[in-house]
Amino acid sequence: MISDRDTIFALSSGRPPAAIAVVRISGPGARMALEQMLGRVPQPRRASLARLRDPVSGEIVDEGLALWFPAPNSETGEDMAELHVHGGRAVIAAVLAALAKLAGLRPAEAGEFTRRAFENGRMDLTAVEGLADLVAAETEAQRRQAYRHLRGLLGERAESWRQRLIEALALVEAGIDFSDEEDVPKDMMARSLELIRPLAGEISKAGAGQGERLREGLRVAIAGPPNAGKSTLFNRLARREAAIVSPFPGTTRDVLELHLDLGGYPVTMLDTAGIRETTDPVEREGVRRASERAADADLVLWVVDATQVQSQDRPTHGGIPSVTWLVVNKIDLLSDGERRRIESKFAKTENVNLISSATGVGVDELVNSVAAFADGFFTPEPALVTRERQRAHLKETVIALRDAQRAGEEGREEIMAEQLRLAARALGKLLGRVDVEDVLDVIFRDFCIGK
Ligand SMILES: Nc1nc2c(ncn2[C@@H]2O[C@H](COP(=O)(O)OP(=O)(O)OP(=O)(O)O)[C@@H](O)[C@H]2O)c(=O)[nH]1
Ligand SMILES: [Mg+2]
Repeated sequence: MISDRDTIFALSSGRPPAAIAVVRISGPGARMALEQMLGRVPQPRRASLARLRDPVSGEIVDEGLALWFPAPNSETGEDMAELHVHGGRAVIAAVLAALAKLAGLRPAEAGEFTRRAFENGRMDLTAVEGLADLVAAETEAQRRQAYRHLRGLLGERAESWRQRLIEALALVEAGIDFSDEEDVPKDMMARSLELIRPLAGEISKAGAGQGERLREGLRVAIAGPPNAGKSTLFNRLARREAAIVSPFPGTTRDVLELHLDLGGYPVTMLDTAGIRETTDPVEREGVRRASERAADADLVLWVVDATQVQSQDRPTHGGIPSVTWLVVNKIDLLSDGERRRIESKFAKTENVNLISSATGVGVDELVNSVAAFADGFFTPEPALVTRERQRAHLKETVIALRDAQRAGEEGREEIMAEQLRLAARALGKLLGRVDVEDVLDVIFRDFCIGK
């Protein structure tokens, strides 16, 4: 632990005014700060009622709770103190100003508390990423995933892989040391190979999954022929006039995005231009974008006009891997007979939705179906990997491991040892143990001050 560093403080709770504000202090001067402002240090980890005084004027600033967390059993691993004061702007300003008067204390930078926790070995980098995601989580599924990372879902697995790799490496190195003896090296290599054989498969399996997608959300594109009512549906989902609606075909040109929380899952809805042949260059660009985004989506809602359903009941965005559902819109324009005819026409087809974007009939059912789709899309298995950075290091590990295995099978123990070292190093990078200075700034930059 580093003891000659600054002591930092910050407001860690949300935007004032609020009932309570939490100010945190971390570093070697935290004890002195309590002595100066309270006249005493509370019992460790016990909330105690205290009057807070300005250290220079002696004036009482506020009355609140104070907590003392001596190192190393604190979040940052340093001496820490928490002051719970009244959450008014002037109170907070006065408390922060009082702290700034103390020698060695300064306001914290964004993410600095967490960075200290990481540097003092209280969290590995995957847990730091989990914490960042937890603070940013907007839906229940995101919260659950982030919390698992914070609690070591990936970090603990990676650490155990790293231990196994180091064990395998030790065996190979021992084999090299004993290379004069007849059977020892062969035996060591065989044992080492046995250790690493299942690892590559295990790690690459962990690298697959929907974790990053859960951070980004499910992409649903509303597409179809012009004038079918796509933008009207989009606006109904947005509960506002987000897109321009008009009786003229070819109204929407750009792709519009809307972020929804459906059953705890983040969903990005896209409104796109009506797809048709056209000579207008701007509309043609819109059609190109629409086809591209539909192709890229996880689910396409192909909207058609109920009064023209015969000619248009097939998606025409061609050669696309995404799942497409037919949405028959404007059913308010149909007579009961016509409606029954359409219902029976699609009775055997899965995922056909009869709706009216104008009146809202059938829209709730459609939304529920999309939520159910999202639920199935995001695997029920907790996602181990949630970031490209994590996936890249796992991939690096697997490549090195496979090379190590090949070298081992060919009896080239020096190369095997080198590849095992590379694999262990890649896992070390994942955990933030080696070579991470450059990624640290990127990761901590996303944090707020006081975290
Ligand atoms: N009666 C009725 N009219 C609708 C319904 N949905 C949309 N409309 C009308 O159909 C016309 C076209 O609607 P839009 O939402 O602009 O259609 P769009 O598919 O986005 O059209 P483009 O952007 O040109 O591709 C407008 O006049 C809407 O008011 C509906 O459910 N019932
Ligand atoms: Mg439109």
